[in-house]
Amino acid sequence: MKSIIKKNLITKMLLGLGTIAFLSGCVNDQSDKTYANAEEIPVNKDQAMMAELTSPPFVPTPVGKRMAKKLIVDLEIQEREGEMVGGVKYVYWTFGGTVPGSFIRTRVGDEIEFHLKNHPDNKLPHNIDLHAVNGPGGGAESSFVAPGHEKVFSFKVLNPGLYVYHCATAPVGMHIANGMYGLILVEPEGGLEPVDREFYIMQGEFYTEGAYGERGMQAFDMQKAINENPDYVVFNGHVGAMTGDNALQAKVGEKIRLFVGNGGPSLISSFHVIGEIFDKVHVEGGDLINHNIQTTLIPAAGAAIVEFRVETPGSFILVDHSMFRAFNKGALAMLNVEGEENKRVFTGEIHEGIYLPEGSVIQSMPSLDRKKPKEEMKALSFEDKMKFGKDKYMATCVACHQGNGQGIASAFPPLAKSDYLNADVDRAIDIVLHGLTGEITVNGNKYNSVMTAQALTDEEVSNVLTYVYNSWGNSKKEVTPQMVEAVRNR
Ligand code: HEC
Ligand SMILES: [Cu+2]
Repeated sequence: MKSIIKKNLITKMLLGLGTIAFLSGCVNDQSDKTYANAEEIPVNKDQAMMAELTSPPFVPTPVGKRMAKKLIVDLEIQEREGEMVGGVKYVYWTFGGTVPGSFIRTRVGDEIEFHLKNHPDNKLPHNIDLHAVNGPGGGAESSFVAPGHEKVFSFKVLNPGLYVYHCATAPVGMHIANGMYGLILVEPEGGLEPVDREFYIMQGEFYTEGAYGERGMQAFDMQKAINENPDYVVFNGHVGAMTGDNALQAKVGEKIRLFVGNGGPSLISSFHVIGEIFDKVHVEGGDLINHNIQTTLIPAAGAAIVEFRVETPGSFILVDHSMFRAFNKGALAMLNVEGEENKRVFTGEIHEGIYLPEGSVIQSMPSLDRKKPKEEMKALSFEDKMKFGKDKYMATCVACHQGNGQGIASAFPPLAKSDYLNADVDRAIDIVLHGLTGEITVNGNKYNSVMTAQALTDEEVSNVLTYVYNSWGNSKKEVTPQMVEAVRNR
């Protein structure tokens, strides 16, 4: 992911320069008129401007005093492999190739023409819900887009503030958990007060089949997600996105502004900078400004604008102050401040990276070694199998195949009255054990998506498939653990 970020950055910086040149040409457009209602702010539709989009931790050029405009946002959804932490691979679903997605910067009254593209190599349909939108689903319904397609919709930004956007395609939690979130800033008329440096940081948690640091490609783990028990809690998509060589940089005396978001999907963040006090916090990203804050709470799918002046040189550590997340799950970033020591403010010794060694290893107590899974209860009667199978279905399959096995059009095939399911039991067992990808036809409709392997025991697979085969008009087969074992061993 690192190289991708750099490449994006260069093109985005070039784009940024173009925007500045363009902007300085239109500053004279400024009108003195003020509007009681943001809906009334006019835009010149012939003077559309391409929005500058940036990858984290960078943000686009401030809007300054420019007038409201028609702003074209061109965002491409990419499902791509990245590295969660050394040796651990993950397939991220992204808005613009990064987690969090590209930063979008607008001002009140802008009319946004949003182009959402779903890259043809992607496997799944997606959409976008922008919390800055006043309209149904935040744009979700209008933007639902299949791989290889583009959707265009438009909205006017009315409320200044810092807003989260995210994918809202079912299962929503899973799309967010795979990285589909980002921030859109709506600056007030005249722009935010200028500062020396601005950065874009977003927390999010990841649920993987393997424990923290377990090497190789890691699949998303639905059960851990439902339990809200993530293996990784990180800033900007992976462990170490802003530490070491990637640390944020500043100079003594500078005013720093952080646009901090929390993608969740579930945890809230106790955002704190070790060794700093926030001079100003735009609480929850809105108008309310609080002063002299140590830790600010950022809800799932919420944001805050945090401002502080750095008075002394050194390494400042950004954390979710739920400390095990910071030191054992990755929620830690660094801001390196260079410059003259300021003895009036701080006289102690300065150690760079004092907290880092702890962040890079997982510490475990010998007594906390993982316990063996409990011997599971066996379903002896057919009724038990149906009961256990239904429980497993509601826990594992329901998010995609839905409560009555009806599926979701063009995303998840139906299991109810499924000709594909009923044609071949061993194939169905194989799908649950090993997952499925590639084009299939179910009841005359084509699907070309991915089902990940489900980590279930033979007993569980036999129960869940027995339940599926004996529900919703299917062929009433009973699947035994022996049948599952045979498929597993072939
Ligand atoms: C994360 C979403 C997801 C989950 C969870 C999931 N599936 Fe699937 N399933 C899919 C997708 C997507 C396909 C189609 C894959 C393709 O296009 O190649 C599929 C295909 C299938 C098929 C073959 C097609 C059909 O409709 O008959 C069966 C059978 C199936 N799943 C059973 C299950 C069972 C049983 C579970 C729970 C143990 C489960 N799936 C959990 C997404 C999921
Ligand atoms: Cu999505």
